[in-house]
Amino acid sequence: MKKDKKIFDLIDEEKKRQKEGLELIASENYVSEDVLSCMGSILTNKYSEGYSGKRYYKGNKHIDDIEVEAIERAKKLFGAEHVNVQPYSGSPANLAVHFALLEPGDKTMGMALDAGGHLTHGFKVSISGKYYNSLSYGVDENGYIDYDQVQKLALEHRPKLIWAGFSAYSRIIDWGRFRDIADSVDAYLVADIAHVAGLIAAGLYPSPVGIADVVTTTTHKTLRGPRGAIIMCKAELGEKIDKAVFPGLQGGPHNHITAGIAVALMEASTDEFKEYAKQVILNAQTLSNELSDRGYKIISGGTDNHLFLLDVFGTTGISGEEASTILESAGITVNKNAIPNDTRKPWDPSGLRFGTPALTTRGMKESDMVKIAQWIDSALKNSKEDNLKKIREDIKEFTKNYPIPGIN
Ligand code: DSN
Repeated sequence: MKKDKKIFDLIDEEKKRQKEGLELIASENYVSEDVLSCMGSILTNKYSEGYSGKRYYKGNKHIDDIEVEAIERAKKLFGAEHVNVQPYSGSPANLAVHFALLEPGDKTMGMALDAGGHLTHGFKVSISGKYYNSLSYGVDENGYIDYDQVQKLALEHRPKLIWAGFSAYSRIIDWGRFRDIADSVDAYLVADIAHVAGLIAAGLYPSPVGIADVVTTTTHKTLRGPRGAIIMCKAELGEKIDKAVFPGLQGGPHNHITAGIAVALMEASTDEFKEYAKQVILNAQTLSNELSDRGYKIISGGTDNHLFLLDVFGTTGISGEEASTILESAGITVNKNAIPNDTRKPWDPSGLRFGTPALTTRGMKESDMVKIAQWIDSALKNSKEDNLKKIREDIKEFTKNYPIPGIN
């Protein structure tokens, strides 16, 4: 019996929500029991400011071994020259890269938020757009990155750093083309693979490692590890990156998370994980096709990865906020999302983002995606409480066959 009943009751409620619903947020996943064990372990008790063999505190013999193991596993899995596993999450990792490579006021260029980019790639309200002079590129009318526009903007503004990577883009990125653009203006190329790291690890999405100067990733999305991040870079930038993470930006690393990252990296190197990643993509393509067949407008017409964007306002007249609330009431969790050139505001945009990493971890396959598309369509067409309740109950029954690690 836990002493803090209030908090543990809330955790139980959250377990129930995860178990009985369909999780379609593209950046979420369910970690393995081994990863959960690391995160709930006594490693959280230890302070370890510094790096392996160069700590500011004693007693780090085992922590050093864990961190080195995580680094070696990341190097092997992604083919990286230098790896830092200490960033607390993706946003600090990206800020550390800016801090390492730029001076305040220098120019940084990234994909626009409504085109699928990320806040930390220079969006105006983020520190990356306030401390640095940022500009953004978009997508063409078909929803694909407009490389000619990226090249033109780069030549016109000569940024010192160019971000390639996304939060909501469903197509393959041509890392080589970005490399050429960066070289044409002598800029650093930084790839943010947070969303597709697991697909890259499985060899199902092209890797920017060895092409970009620096590659950042969170560890908790398709990679299916704990909430954390990794920075990979060319050997010559290693010292700058390490100094920017600590002491530049952070204090002691979260050792329980580092252990979880190490375990997740081992899991991601297995054949089982490759099968998983393949199914993630098949599921995303099936769900996107099923919704498209029912008349929903999918940005760029489909997906090459684990996610896609749906123009729900353009298709149904229901806004992103309203549509995501309706789906939540039906037991389906998604996030509202801006679509390219959105005329609506970020709080209530035109789109919904769907992703299949979490459902695939539960063991769902293409035939399940057909059912899920029917539920989504039914909820959006008839949002009366009795219909949403019926869907919610059907989903609760359906999910009984699909376990989540760590939830009975
Ligand atoms: N918030 C994450 C996502 O949902 O894509 C990115 O940081």
